[in-house]
Amino acid sequence: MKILIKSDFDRGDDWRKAFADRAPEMTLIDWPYQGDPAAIDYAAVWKMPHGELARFDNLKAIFSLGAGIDHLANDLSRPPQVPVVRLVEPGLTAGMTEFAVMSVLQHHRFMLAYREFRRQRQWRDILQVAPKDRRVGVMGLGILGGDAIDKLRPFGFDLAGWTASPKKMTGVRCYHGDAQLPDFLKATDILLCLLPLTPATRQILNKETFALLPPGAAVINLARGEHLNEKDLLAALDSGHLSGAILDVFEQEPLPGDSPLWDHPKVSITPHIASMLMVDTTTDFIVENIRRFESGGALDPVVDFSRGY
Ligand code: OXD
Repeated sequence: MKILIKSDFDRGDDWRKAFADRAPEMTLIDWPYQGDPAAIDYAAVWKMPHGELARFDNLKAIFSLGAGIDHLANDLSRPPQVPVVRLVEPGLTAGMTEFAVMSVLQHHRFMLAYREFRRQRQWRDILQVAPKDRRVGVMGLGILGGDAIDKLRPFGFDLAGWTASPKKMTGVRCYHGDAQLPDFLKATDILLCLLPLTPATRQILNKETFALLPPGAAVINLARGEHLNEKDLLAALDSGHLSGAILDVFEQEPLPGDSPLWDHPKVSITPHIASMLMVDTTTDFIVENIRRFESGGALDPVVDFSRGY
């Protein structure tokens, strides 16, 4: 059985070892591949050039080598009959949760402000806020958002979540849909975006949504750059309405050298590294899915492109 692989980093040897250890019956084929396209059974890809997947006539499934599937949704030539499996693996989830918790704590403990005080050689303090008085609102309560909330719980924050469709989580004020978005925003001091990118969530963080957040609120975007209008964010930071933003994803990546975000004292920037998949656990996930499917079971979770995730 042949699996075409295109991943984000040059980890070819790690992938080959992980598959050889677990599933000697599966042969990994690196992309770009010049051999017979009909010989490929499965593809495991991250940001494949559009049009490439359409060459493989006998594909049984496509695995996204990342939590997001927008790179596949945007490829209009992707064979529509081939199921796409969204990556759910504990390494990627744990990495995102680490970054999410660290970012919430950075805002909670005013670390962006202290970074600026230090730059100005100012010995200054800000009154600490009790976690119960800090309202943390998570947009998106899927695998990533749900795990982040669970790990934020022990700190004692006042937790809320917003999702497209109704969802319940113990100890979390849950809001859903466009109608409840304003109430969610009005009661959020630290906003963490972990939404999937869909037509409905594109640019959801914009001047109207920022205006609904309480003065001094802070933003974290670890999902997709397209969720956030950077110009509106800069205006809300410069007016003093928002106190800071921690951004791992951007409208254009790499972030252009002349972006005003780079030098902004209220912005923290990382180069889309909040979480990276782990080769071992990703291989477990793909091998389990293929074995189950080959013996008559179902792939899981299969993306519903009408929903966008
Ligand atoms: C992902 C990403 O979707 O890295 O996994 O952005």
